[in-house]
Amino acid sequence: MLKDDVGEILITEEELQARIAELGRAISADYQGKDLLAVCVLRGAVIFLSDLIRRITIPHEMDFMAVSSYGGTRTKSTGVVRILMDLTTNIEGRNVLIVEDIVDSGLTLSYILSNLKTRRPASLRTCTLLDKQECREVDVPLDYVGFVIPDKFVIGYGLDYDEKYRNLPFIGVLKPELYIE
Ligand code: PRP
Ligand code: 7HP
Repeated sequence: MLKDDVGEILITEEELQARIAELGRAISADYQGKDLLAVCVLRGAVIFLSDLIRRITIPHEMDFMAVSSYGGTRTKSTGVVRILMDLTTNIEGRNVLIVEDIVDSGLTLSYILSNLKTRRPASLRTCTLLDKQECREVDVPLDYVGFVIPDKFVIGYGLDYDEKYRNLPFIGVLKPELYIE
């Protein structure tokens, strides 16, 4: 069973859902009357996005982009970010909210921010479910944060190790003997 590979549950399903409801309320209030485009960074953030938008009560659109900096069994960012799939929407003049599952070194989000800025959105803000603050290598502005977490490799609720564990409904820590640093 996948659950047997989890050493510790860091954030339960109930805690996740309660915090996501709060984030949804805050985003709905802040973007009231504005043309919101939620940009989901695939693949990890797809679970978070799908729960988050159901807690947003104002009209909005969504789009997806895929980038990769980890990949395979790596538990540290390579620092080289690649766009694997770009947005289909022209974001010029739009109010863009980037939705991420985790900000760790910050390298991925920093790259996405500078890339999207060149497309001249009306506004560009960030929302991350998890913030591994103590691992930051570059400063990135975070507008909405679900949880600040310690420096532990986490899995579940979209987050993977070697593409597995994304379907766990909670955030857990993988047993250290199961991964290679
Ligand atoms: C993960 C996560 C973030 C990034 C954060 O993506 O979804 O995009 O790493 O790490 P950083 O702050 O150190 O750059 P990953 O490349 O693992 O792709 P995935 O979402 O498909 O799992
Ligand atoms: C990326 C990532 N993916 C899964 N678990 C973590 O702790 C991670 N940090 N950065």
